[in-house]
Amino acid sequence: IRQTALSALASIDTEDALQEWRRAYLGKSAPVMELMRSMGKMPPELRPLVGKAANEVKQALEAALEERGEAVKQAALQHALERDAVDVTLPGRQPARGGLHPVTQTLRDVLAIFGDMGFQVYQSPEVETDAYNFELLNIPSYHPARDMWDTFHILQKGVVLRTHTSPGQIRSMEERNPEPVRVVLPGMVYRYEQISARSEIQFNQVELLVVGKNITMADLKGTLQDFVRRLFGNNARTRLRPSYFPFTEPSAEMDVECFVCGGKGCPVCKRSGWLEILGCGMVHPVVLQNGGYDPTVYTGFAAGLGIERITMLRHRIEDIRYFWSNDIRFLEQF
Ligand code: FA5
Repeated sequence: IRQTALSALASIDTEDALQEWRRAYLGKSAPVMELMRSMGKMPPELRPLVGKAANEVKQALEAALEERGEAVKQAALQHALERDAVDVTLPGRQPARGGLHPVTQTLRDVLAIFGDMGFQVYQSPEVETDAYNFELLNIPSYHPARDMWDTFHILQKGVVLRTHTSPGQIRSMEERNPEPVRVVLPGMVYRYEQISARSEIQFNQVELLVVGKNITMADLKGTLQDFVRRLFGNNARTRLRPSYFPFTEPSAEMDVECFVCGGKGCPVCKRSGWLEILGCGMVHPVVLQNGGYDPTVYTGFAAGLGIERITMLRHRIEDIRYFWSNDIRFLEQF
C-alpha cells in the first residue's frame, strides 16, 4: 500500500491532483483506512501488530503528502514569478504633461517684469457695478464715451461684466489712500464686440496705476518703453499716439511694430504695420478725487495692456481666435 501510494505521489505536480491523491490514499475508502476499520473482525492477537503497521503507513502517507504539497506550492510560485517577471531596467512610461496656455505664459512674464520694477499685484472683481466700471472713472451714463466699451449687462440692474481692468484703479486707490500707489492689476475683461482677427469678446488686460507726488508723463513713457524692451528686446520699435480716454488727461495709446508681418501690413495690424497694445495717460483729477486723493497734491499715470495682442506679437500669431479655439495642435507649440 505504502509503495503504490508513494510512487503515485511522486509524479504529482498540481494542487488538484494532490487532492485527488488524498481522497484515494487517505480518504474514507482508502485501503489503509479500510484495513483500520476491519480490525474489529481480526483475531485479537493480530490486532496490535496490524494496528501499528497500518498507523505507521497512514502517518508516512500524511507526512509525504505535506512535503509534496509544499513542493507543489513552491513550484507554482516560481512559475508565477517567471511568467509575470518585471524588467526593472526598462525605462518608465512618461505620463502626458500639460503646459501653460501661451496667454498665461505672457501674463506671468508681464507681471514678473512689473514686479521687478516694484509694482504690486492687485486683484479686483470681474463682475462690477456700473459705478466702478464707468461712473467713478469719469464716464457718466449720458457720456458718448460709453460707446467705446460695448457692455455685457447682468440681469441685475447696474451690474456689468467689467469691460476693462480700470475699475481696479478706483478700488486700489480707495484701499491705499493716502499712501502712494504702484500696482499692477491683471484680469479677464468682457466686451460685446464683433470678433475678428484682432478682437475677442473676452480677453486679458493688465492695468498699471501709479499715484504719488510729482509723477509725470515722463514716468509714464519711461516705464512703458522699459517694459516693451524687457519683453520684446532692445530693438523693439514703439510709438506713443495721442488718444482719448475719459479717465486720463492727456491720454495716449502705444503701438508696437507688428512682428506678425514685420511691419509690412497684415490683418492683425489692419495693414498699418503697427499693433496697438495699450491705452494710457495721466490719471484725470476727477478720478484721483474719486479714489480719495487730492489732485492739487497728487498726480498719477495709468495704462491698460492687451495681453492677447502682446502674445500675438511675441509669437507671430496671426489670429486672436486661436486662443479660445482649444486646438491641441496650436496649444502644443508653446
Ligand atoms: C481700455 O480698455 C482702457 N481701460 C485702457 C486704459 C487704462 C487707458 C488706463 C488709460 C488708462 P482699450 O479699449 O483701448 O482701453 O483697450 C486696451 C487694450 O486692450 C488695447 O490696446 C488692446 O491691446 C486690448 N484690446 C481692446 N479690445 C480688445 C479686444 N476686443 N480683443 C483683444 N484685445 C483688445
